[in-house]
Amino acid sequence: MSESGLPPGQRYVRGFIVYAALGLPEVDLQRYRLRITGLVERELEYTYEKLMNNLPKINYRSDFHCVTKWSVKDVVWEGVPIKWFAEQAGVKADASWVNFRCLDGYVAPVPLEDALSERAIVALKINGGPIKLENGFPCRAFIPHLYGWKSAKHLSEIEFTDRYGDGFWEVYGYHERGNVWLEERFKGGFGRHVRRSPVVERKV
Ligand SMILES: Nc1nc2c(c(=O)[nH]1)N[C@H]1C(S)=C(S)[C@@H](COP(=O)(O)O)O[C@H]1N2
Ligand SMILES: [Mo]
Repeated sequence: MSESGLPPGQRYVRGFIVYAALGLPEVDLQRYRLRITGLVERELEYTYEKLMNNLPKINYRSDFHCVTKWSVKDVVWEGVPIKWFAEQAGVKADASWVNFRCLDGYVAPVPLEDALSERAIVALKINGGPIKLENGFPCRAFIPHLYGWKSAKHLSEIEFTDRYGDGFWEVYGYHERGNVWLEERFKGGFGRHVRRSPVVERKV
């Protein structure tokens, strides 16, 4: 599993191809909050102003990979580590999944381990500027080693839970985790070399 260069099956395109499966939401920044909920000691919420100006941020350069096989090279990401929110809220020991919930109703589940990985962030800037509406304003989740559908745009809630549930794309068979290096595009196969055999249910 190489973690540099292009993940298997991907090719570079010039820039982001905008996906808004549920349409672009209207964002009222006066009312907007990012909420931290679920299996936590204390639920928290943050205004956009607070997210932008008062929280610890990291930045790094990383490619972006959509499961439909396009990748964008060398995007500069800046945001607050999800791990930081988890520590502030006090995530309970039985949490094992995170649901990213969005203003447009989009949901993406991610394993807790991936969501708390070092470079997993609530991204507030792309290439040095605030995130444009079509790219997920006010903020979006970003986890470099997961496919783009886990990069939930217009993020409004990070929910910690002990149960997996399908989100917007997982319902259609997309993978629970979506690791780009393991080519976890669809459920039931780790990598492109693994074929799922038809499930045969036997009644006893
Ligand atoms: N809220 C929301 N987030 C979303 C999506 C969406 O339709 N709605 N599409 C996902 C998919 S499949 C991809 S590849 C990326 C695309 O990001 P972009 O629109 O900034 O290119 O956003 C992801 N996050
Ligand atoms: Mo995607």
